[in-house]
Amino acid sequence: MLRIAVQKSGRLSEDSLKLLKECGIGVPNGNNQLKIKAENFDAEILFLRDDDIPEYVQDGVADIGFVGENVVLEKNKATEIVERLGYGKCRLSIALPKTRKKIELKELNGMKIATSYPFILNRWLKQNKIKAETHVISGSVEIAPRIGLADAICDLVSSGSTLFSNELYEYETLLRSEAVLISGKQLSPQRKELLDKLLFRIRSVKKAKYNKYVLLNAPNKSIEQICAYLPGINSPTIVPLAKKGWSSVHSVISESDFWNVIENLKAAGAEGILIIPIEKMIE
Ligand code: PRT
Ligand code: ZN
Repeated sequence: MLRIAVQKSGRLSEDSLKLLKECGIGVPNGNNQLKIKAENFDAEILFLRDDDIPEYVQDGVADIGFVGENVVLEKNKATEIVERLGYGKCRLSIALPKTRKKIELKELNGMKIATSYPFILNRWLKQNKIKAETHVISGSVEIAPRIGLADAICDLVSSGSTLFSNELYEYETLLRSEAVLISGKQLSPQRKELLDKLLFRIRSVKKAKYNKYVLLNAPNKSIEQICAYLPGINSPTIVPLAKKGWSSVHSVISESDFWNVIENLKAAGAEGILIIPIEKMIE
């Protein structure tokens, strides 16, 4: 049985359970128990505080875990990142009061920086040869400068609105983070096999999210030009329509190319363009 650690209640809980569900792994009753047997997969879900997940995975209490990369790097345990998951995106940044604009890096020397990430911060300070004092606090880091507890902070930022409302600004980004899947280094062959099965499913789900299925009608004279814009998995599928001189073209395009491709297709004479989400993509 594969023991999977998931954050009990927090920002990563819902997306992690959703991803498991998209991989065909059901978690009955959600996270209101500590440990639960998964449906349709030989796995058990352990609900833990995110800070504890790297250590539990290192020690083999859990085999794998869904956790923020920021936590993995801060805890610095013997685990490995086996997949990046694309949700829970944030930055770990040094922020300064708005009154201290345009300062040089060396002016951080002698400052007191409040953080919940002392390991990552101290490593960065050392790399940049800055001698600052780190003040470790576990929550509400952003109010530290206002109450005179610190000159600066080093904390997670996503939209930036917490910094804004505390009259701080993002000065320097130390790390860009997202949710990752970590694994212990000593999985048994059976558990490794289950992990490989799960990774295959996660990758199929991720690929599907980054791609869209496109269906369109095109005059035959434009087909060649249209196909040039549509790589497809191998090549687009072309089916003649009842309407003489027209065909239906089916293909897959990636999210990042999406709007450019659509504009080109329209300019080339494509009509009735349908964009359809893809549920899974198995290659
Ligand atoms: O109880 P437990 O210990 O499990 O949870 P927690 O309170 O320690 O963590 P939680 O649930 O807040 O966050 C879990 C993970 O979500 C983090 O480790 C990150 O990987 C990821 N994540 C993504 C974030 C944010 N975005 C985020 N914005 N974690 C925290 N924040 C906080 C940040 O600390 C700051 O207070 O949100 C505030 C800033 O947000 P913005 O949008 O105002 O910039
Ligand atoms: Zn935590």
